[in-house]
Amino acid sequence: MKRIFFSDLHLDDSNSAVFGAFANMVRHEAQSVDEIYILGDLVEMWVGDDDTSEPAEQIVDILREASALAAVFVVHGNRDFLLGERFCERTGVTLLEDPFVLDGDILLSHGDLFCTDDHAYQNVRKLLRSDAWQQELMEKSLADRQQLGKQMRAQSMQANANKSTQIMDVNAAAIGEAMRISGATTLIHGHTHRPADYPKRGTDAFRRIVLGDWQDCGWLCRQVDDDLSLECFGLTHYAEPETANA
Ligand SMILES: [Mn+2]
Repeated sequence: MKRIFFSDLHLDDSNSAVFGAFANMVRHEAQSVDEIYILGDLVEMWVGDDDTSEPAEQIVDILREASALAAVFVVHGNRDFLLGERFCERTGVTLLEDPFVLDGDILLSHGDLFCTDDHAYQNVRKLLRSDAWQQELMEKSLADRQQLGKQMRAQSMQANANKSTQIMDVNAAAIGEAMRISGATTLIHGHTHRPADYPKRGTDAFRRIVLGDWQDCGWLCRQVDDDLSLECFGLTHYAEPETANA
């Protein structure tokens, strides 16, 4: 079984290097892997499946092409929790619950669930994920939602600037509890932008792979049967070689 897992691309401008790296990587990997897992924050902001902006349309095209070759799964992040049914229909991707147990052994999550020390964030998360709030939001026009999204992003940046990095990191007890309930021995998550591969230590411990955010390089976790590895690659790594004009 060949799989890749990645998260936190925060796609925005379709002309950016990160956007190009995403398109090239997915097109390339979809030809050889069986399954692709996007563990949240694929985009900087998803304002609804009715978004017809250039980047939104391109993302739909890229994922539709990919899902014709490999099964593609998506977990909501805190930036793209409005990815919905219509998006799934158009792209052929499948939304997964967060957390999700894969093969009974690998727990997948965006990761923000585990940041339980950040009480303010968890309260906002609960509100934003509620059906009532989302329903009310989707009754607004696309332009209003875009405006609101920008406001919320600015507010979140301001709030985070005053928080310690420890508060914004995952809580060990919250993760331990999720691992115990799931029975998994490996956790793969993103969100914190602190890529790392923490090995299993002790008898009831687990391995934790933290995916990185895509900025100067791209990050993915690759599974080949029982082997998992965290990889980072240059943004032009998957780019097609330029044809010589000799
Ligand atoms: Mn996130």
